[in-house]
Amino acid sequence: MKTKITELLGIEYPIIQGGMAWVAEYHLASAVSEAGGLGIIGAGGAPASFVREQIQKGKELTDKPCGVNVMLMNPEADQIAQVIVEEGVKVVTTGAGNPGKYMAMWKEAGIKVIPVVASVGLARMMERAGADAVVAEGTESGGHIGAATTMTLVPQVVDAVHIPVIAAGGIADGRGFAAAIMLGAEAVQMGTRFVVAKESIVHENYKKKVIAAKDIDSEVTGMTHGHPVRQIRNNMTREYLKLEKAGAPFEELEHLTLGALRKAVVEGDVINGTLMAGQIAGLVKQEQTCAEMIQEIMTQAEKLLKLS
Ligand code: TUI
Repeated sequence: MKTKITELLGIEYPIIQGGMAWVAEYHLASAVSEAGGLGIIGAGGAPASFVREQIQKGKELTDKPCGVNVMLMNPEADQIAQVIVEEGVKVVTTGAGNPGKYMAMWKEAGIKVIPVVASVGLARMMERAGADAVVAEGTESGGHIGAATTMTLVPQVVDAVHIPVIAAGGIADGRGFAAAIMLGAEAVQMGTRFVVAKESIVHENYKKKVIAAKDIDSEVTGMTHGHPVRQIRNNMTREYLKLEKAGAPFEELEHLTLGALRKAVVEGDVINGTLMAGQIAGLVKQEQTCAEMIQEIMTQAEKLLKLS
């Protein structure tokens, strides 16, 4: 399937993997790229040296390029932005902020820059700053989220900018893919489904929680201090929301979450860890290889879109 995004990125299928902190490491990213999509190494909160290692290891597993996601609240974001240039990364996505200050440097290096946005305003600003495309990410997504739904955000961003738009948030199968195309998107970005990929190093306990999750099993923590994070309900979210409701100071809440994503992804602590996942987790039913997922989604979508 050819779209403006497959052309822009030189990939076979218009499916991009979300740059999930801790989850999107080089095994997953290289598997997605190898399967014809675009794999993304997520820098999350990691130091720049770790990101460099991840990029180098990814190159050993596939000849196809992987992108890198810069989580802009990372205290080492400046150094990571530099590492990306030094390592010859071809595509960058960004999250949780405005990547404006890196744009000139990345564009000069010939890097395709695709900011993840949660509003029309930031999408417009990113187009003006020279972005090659944007990911319009709805509130159905896992992790750090904006307020607008995918259904409302994507067509509004499509109307507001001339660059290609990639839809994200609540997409995990061929129906979601086809719907995104109907809204005017040129590709989709998926996170939650790839969490349970066979190539994903996420702890088995975490994967089981995603697979067992139903439609209304996620909660949004951190709304009161401006950093809403969607994750699967567990002891951690219950404690957090109880404290948040009682007006606990930001520092106390932060203490509760510090290292909690690592605890879930690496140690498999599904009780007190942070199980970031989107609302579409209810549709994610089994572990499969990235290639199986992408083939299944494309076959279903092509039938719906009457392309085959
Ligand atoms: O960034 C994401 N998703 C993420 S980042 C992340 S790591 C994290 N962990 C704990 C707390 C906070 C972050 C987990 N998931 N998605 C892209 C995204 N970007 N969603 C929303 C935004 C966003 C929000 C506000 C982008 C820009 C923005 O403001 C722009 C400005 O002008 O500052």
